[in-house]
Amino acid sequence: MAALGPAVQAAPAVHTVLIDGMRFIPQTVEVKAGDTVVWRNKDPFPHTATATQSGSGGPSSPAIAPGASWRFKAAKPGSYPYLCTLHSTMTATLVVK
Ligand SMILES: [Cu+2]
Repeated sequence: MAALGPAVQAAPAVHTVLIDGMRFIPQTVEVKAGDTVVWRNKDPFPHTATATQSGSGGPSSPAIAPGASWRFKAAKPGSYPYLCTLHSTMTATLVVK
């Protein structure tokens, strides 16, 4: 017979960040460790979601084609500023609690 854990954890959630008009929307997305973040590219050209500090545990996507999306499982708590390596003025932040 399985013992119940000391606390009931919320099920992992999925959060969507839109890439539209050369912007990440929302600018800051806050998630819990274990959640998934999906970047969805609505622009007619590719973008990336790339942590400014490589190896930090933040996102590091390939080029996300127009109309495509990329999923990232947020495993490690922290604050991860990220940008689009193809358009370095596009910046945003992922916060993992
Ligand atoms: Cu871009």
